[in-house]
Amino acid sequence: MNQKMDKKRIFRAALETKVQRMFGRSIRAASKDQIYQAITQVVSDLVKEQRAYSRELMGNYDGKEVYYLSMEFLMGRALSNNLINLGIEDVVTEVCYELDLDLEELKEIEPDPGLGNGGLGRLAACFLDSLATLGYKATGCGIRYEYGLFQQKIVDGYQVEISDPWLENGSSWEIALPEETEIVKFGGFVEANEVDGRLVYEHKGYQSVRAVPYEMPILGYESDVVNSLRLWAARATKHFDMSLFGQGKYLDALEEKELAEVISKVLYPDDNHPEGKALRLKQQYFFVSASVQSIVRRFRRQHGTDFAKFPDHVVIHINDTHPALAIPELMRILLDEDGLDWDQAWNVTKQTFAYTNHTIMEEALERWPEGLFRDLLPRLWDIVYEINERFCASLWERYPGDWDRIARLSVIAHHEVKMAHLCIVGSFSVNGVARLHSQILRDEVFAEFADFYPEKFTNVTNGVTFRRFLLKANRGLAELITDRIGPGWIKHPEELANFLPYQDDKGTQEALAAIRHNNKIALAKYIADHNHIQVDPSSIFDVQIKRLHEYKRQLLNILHVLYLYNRLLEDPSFDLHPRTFIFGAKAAPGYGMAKLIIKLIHDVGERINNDPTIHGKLKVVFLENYRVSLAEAIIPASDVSEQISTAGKEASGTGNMKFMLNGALTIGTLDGANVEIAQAVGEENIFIFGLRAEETSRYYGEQNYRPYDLYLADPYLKQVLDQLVDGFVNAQKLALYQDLRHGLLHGWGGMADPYFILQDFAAYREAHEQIDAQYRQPDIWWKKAIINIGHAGYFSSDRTIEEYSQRIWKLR
Ligand code: 26Q
Repeated sequence: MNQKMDKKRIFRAALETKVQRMFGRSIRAASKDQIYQAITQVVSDLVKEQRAYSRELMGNYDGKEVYYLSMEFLMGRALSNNLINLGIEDVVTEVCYELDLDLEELKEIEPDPGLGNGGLGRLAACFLDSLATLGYKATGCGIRYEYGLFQQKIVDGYQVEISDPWLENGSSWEIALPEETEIVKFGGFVEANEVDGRLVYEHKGYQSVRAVPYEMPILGYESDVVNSLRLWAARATKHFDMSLFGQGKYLDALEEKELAEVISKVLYPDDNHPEGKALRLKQQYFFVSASVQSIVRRFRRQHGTDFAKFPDHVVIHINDTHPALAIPELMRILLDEDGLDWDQAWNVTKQTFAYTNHTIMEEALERWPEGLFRDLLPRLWDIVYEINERFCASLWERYPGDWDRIARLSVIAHHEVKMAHLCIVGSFSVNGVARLHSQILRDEVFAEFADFYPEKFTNVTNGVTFRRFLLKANRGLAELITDRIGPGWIKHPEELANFLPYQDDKGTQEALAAIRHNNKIALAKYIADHNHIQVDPSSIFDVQIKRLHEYKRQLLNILHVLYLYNRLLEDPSFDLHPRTFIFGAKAAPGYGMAKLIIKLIHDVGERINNDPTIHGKLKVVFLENYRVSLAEAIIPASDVSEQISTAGKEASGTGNMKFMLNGALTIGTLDGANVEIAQAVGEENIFIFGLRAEETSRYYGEQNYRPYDLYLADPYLKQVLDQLVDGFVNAQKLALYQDLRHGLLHGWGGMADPYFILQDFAAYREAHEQIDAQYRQPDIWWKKAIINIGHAGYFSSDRTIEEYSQRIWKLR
């Protein structure tokens, strides 16, 4: 108690001093924004002290370190997380209270660093949290984008993109390390010279860019280990020279500077859809080259040049194929800078890398045109070429004469570099992110690789951090769980199973229902403020929040909403428990169909929300600018979690886990991690519907799927599809959804309705009827909610990280 009083006194004094020093004012005279800045500074000072302390402790650490390379880290806000991890949350809350400051309101001022698109980037962030919490030495390596993922505004139902200058007012969490700058070289040509009887390669005529690292300290929960997220910023090599002004070269210099710095300017906003642009390839090589150079530099400092030991100290993880160039880059450094011969270098390299695949969709697999690759990265091209020559030779030994197979497996084919193939050849481990996904990789997408390298293929099912998505996001529920089973679950997620015995306990059920209701009231207020729509907190909050993608089937959801509306119109006594359908989704700016579906959600919502005849039984809400902080507000207020991707398409999903952890019930297909969630909770505690993955792939194979027949056979389905174009959904623009409808019924040359929306419609409708029936029986509903929470332990990223650490990275 006394200790806490001391901490409060110290924090308060530090805050007062900080406000004075930063703004020359007392706390009472300072603005909210200034107070926020000052609190952030004080907390960031503490974080840095903790980091210094950790570095002291770890100073002589000689074990293995994992480097997690990712183009995306979707970190979300840091203030609250750091308060929790420093263990001073209640101290700061109380100090604020005494000073008449609203801490929750101040926290909202922090911009969300949106350095990622969706699942892949958020997974990287959850992994950093778990690595630090579990005490593993790890460094995240990525790009310090000046602009994160665009901010979404909705204008007249259409998505409009606004830039996201998250660094505009600086970031208090990062530490610039200009003395650790690396040089990255682009373009030019390679000269081979014979020196002392061996070939030495020299890269000439290149352009160089400086890579300057900025580190964000990553604290764990009740952990002494502080790790770093190392983000590289691109800077011109020459400080542009004012003295050139008179010589007319000033503008040239300025242009050169801009050209260099554009590399880390902006995150590509495409999720699960590779854009084959030169700038994207530059971004990839830029951060990968800087990261690998700095990793090798560190190794040399600690261990000299005994590179045979490199894999005992370094493991580099490749988050999807985006950082794949790290493989030939390590080869380049070992060959050209450290003078290893090919076999030595290759031995080190193939023991160093592990690769995770995050997508099954053929069109999402990265390939780069040979010409672009060669011009931009001439030395790496040579190395990739040689890697492939030797790989093809080894294939020939195993499959003599089987040219077709060798062509299919080749890293370079049809003048393209296949990045996934490079990753598989250059890594000792290849994994998918859910059991079904890994099985599809092994048996279908990469079956021939699995035949050649059976030992490389494995599965590690994704997970999410419980600190952010339960402890922080849903304080009420966290307290209820801790009250029943103690706080052990926060670090030992499997202890959530101790909550299962409360499934029939009336008190626990009612407490859970009350917590949910409060969270719904808070979300309803947010909706009233932002959307000017009144929603009823005792309606079922049915939520689909994720990137907008056809395979995720937001279209199925909104067509079903339209169906429910028709039922209410047709039969005023149609017995529907009031429902609020909530959507949040960004569409890639170039993805026309995704943007049209956003417009459709708005048009359907507009019609339903303004129809007094249905007495508010149905509401549709689209929450603008979906992002991590909004997810933290929505998930705890959700009754139903929509996880309805076409089976076989969603590698894992991680939102599904966050909802389950917060006691929402899932309506979903047997896709991605839903399969494992269903198995964990039992089929009576989840609403599974629709085609299975084997069935969708059979349909794709046989091409005998006829959605038009379904349309003719089901009057309800026919009605909603016709309403898209007869003025019911949008009376002003009859043509707007014409193409969308045509694609569902007839296709465009290819297959009609390739995501099986019509096929799954009836089953989806029935699953929703089950939800309606069961929600009306609170003892059943809340029991299921508790069962979901009790089985969520497996879906903690702590479990995921333990698997990577033991089975793949071989960390201590
Ligand atoms: C690639 C090249 C050029 C431009 C963009 C891209 C690009 C960017 C982002 C390609 C893919 C992504 C993101 C993929 C992604 O988020 N995948 C998701 O990963 C999650 C974590 O494993 C899974 O849970 C999801 O199922 C999967 O969709």
